[in-house]
Amino acid sequence: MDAGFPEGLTYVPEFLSEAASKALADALDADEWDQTLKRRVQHFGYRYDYRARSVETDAYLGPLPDWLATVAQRLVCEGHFHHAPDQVIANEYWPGQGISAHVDCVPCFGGSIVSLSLLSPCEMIFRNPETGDRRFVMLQPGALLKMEGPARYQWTHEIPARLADTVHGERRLRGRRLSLTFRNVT
Ligand code: AKG
Repeated sequence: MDAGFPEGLTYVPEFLSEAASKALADALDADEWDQTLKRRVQHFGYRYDYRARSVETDAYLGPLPDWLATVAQRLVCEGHFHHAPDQVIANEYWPGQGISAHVDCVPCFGGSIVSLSLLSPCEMIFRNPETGDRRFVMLQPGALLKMEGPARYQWTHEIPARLADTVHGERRLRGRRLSLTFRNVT
């Protein structure tokens, strides 16, 4: 664990092979994207209302499809969850798109949140509103990011809406990025 990361943040590079990442991206693209937000999303297990910041009681969409249930089971086997996550959101980001600073809904979801990055890198920023501290994490394709404890509850996370990220002084243009965020509805 990088000592510079917020407490409770775990980053696992190459959690997914290129082939596994491509299979997940293809499965998402074979499914229907919801176009009602600025960026396209897909909901699995339960529908999460980003605007109301809630999981509606009638929002159950059925069990995760097999291709996601397999990943959810692996996350349990590798110790990232006690119970198989039952809710997944896929986000699609084109260059210039991001997600504003937030803490994942506390009454809606359990204490462990895992997101997997696909296709293209981007920077995620963590901010601690109490101390004003900031931490920067480059999310590489195939990587797993887990938030729990302070990283889940005390720090906000966001993806700045930009066309490129600067890594070690070098400007890197973004490409299309997909993410899969696994959670437990409480
Ligand atoms: C969310 O859906 O709440 C996220 O923070 C997504 C993070 C990501 O795209 O990696």
